[in-house]
Amino acid sequence: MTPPPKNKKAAKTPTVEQQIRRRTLSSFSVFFFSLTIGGLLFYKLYNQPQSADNVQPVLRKGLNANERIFSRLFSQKRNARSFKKKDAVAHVRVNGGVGMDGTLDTATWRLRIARKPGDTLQLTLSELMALPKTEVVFDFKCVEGWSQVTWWGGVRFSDFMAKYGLTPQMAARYVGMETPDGDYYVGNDMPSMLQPQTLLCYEMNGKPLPQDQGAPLRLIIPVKYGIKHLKRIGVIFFSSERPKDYWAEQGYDYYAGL
Ligand SMILES: Nc1nc2c(c(=O)[nH]1)N[C@H]1C(S)=C(S)[C@@H](COP(=O)(O)O)O[C@H]1N2
Ligand SMILES: [Mo]
Repeated sequence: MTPPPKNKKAAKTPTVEQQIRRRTLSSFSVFFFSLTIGGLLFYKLYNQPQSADNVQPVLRKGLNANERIFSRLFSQKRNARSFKKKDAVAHVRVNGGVGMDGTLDTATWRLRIARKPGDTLQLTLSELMALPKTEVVFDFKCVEGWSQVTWWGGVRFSDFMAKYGLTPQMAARYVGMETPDGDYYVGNDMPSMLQPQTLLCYEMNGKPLPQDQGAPLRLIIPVKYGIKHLKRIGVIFFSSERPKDYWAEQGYDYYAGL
């Protein structure tokens, strides 16, 4: 049996003109309604008192939430995976030679630590080597896409800070580093610098650090990509603002975390 044709409904179907009129009307209502709500919201945001750092409170709330999430993530996977010394490659790739012109004379070299403006501590390599030595074997990752398991030795940055009474400086948000000629420079956040695998490094594969790998002293910071592991450290300073950063200036992520 075929059902009877639905004549009633067909009769009620509006004409094409009516349909168009209705749709136009409802589109306009939605448009004006959205415009009003948007306007009201904008007015409300615009007239909100600004916070101390000049950021709208709603935005500030979002930023604070981001920071909480990321710092929690950071503390969870704080340690870079470590490997055994036998897993480390014998021939470590050399990459990047900015700020490394000529041969550096370790005997006359000094690590300069700008404690405060006009107060710079100068240390020899022997003084640094007198501090407790820590070794780390980890997967060194470069943003160019290669990685290799490498073995490094030196003094933990956190040990160095404690031994030299740099506890007030630990309150700074950032640590800046530069090569002696100032041609290569990086900034790292203090939590990553104080992470227990971060080294002021003077040894590789159990031997003195080679020239092209940053002798006499380089940074090893396993929670970051290679760009942050400054070779041939000349100066270290502390700052509440992001220190200038060679690769960040070229558009790479400033944090460069792993
Ligand atoms: N002074 C200086 N340090 C530097 C660089 C550089 O060009 N100059 N390149 C960085 C980059 S991109 C990487 S991947 C690592 C490479 O370290 P390696 O040569 O010991 O493998 O050093 C980092 N430190
Ligand atoms: Mo790199």
